[in-house]
Amino acid sequence: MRIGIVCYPTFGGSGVLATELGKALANKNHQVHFITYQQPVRLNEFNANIFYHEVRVPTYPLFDYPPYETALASTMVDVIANNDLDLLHVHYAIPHASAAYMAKKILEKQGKYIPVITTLHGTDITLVGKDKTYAPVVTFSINESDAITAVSHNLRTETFRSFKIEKEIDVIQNFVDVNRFRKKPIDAFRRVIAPEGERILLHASNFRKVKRVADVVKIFARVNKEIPSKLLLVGDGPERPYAESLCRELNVMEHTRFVGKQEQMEDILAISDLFLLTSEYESFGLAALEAMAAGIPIISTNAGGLPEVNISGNTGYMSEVGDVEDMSKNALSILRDNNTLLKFRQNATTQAMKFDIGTIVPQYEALYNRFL
Ligand code: GMT
Repeated sequence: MRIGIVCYPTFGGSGVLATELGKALANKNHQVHFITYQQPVRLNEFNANIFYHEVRVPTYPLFDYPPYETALASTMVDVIANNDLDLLHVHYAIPHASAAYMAKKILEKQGKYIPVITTLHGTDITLVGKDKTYAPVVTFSINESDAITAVSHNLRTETFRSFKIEKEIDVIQNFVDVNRFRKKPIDAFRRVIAPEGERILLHASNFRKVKRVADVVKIFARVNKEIPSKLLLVGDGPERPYAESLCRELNVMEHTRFVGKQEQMEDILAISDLFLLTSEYESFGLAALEAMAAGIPIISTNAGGLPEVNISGNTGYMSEVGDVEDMSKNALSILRDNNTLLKFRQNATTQAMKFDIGTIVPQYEALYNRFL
């Protein structure tokens, strides 16, 4: 098949998922055309079946807001027509679904039919999408998609609750390549972070408000009082300055490292002992799934689709949003002795296997086949 993939190229979960999907499809001999405004961060290897088309948005003194969506729709038309694509798969509704609708209509006039599949990822529905500034366009363009998928059962429910959706939404959950994340720790790296063999706690996100990164720091401060430990914070975003000042206020800065945006998550995960995900909402929690694939237990909230991923008392624990006390207690209960940690580690890997790339990617292929 010749497939167009449109996504955000940044470190966000939707872009990561879309890029990993494209890579997996290319490995299965499909021809994959990425259409984005920048090289996606996970698109870091050469594959003869992968093509990359950059959306250029010319500036003009008249524009306070350069019309990105128009440039995107025009690029879609160009790529689809010139490469005779079979279908277009857009990730994150805004503005990809509406740009895809525009491209589809233009191509229809030229006698080319292109099915559009829209995958909903989370904040495109739960936060940004339902804002009335965007809602009418989001509702319309989701309904105009030939197929709609959501990355969790929870997100499917939320979408029906928030929008007047006239079609079925298929749930195809996030996936992970378990083999890739099953890596041996690099001892020298672990010694740099935790020279005395301290436990390593990890959080990775884009530091937006929805992630409640302050709760991560508060949990760590409590854990650190009881057991020797270090905190690794991966990623960057608007809440980072606040997280830093909280680390100083709670006297844990010397045990905390902000390592910024990282591409080699496998190496970081391989040296970590516990993953903290304190989000107010997570449609699925791809970062947690990748951690579990690396055999790391999860301390998370029970928000959104997280209960579909993290099994409380088995792969980690879940608490109410903001219940820092409970999350700290649970973290300590896992980290205190090696046998407990090992048991949770094994359970995490077993659970991650359910979402292995080999199980989930064929679900997308089956969906595509419905349109050929
Ligand atoms: O929240 C993020 O880190 C980014 C966001 C996105 O859309 O780029 O991630 C969402 O999509 C991921 C992949 O499907 C999900 O695993 C995340 O749970 C979801 N984030 C939220 O719902 C907040």
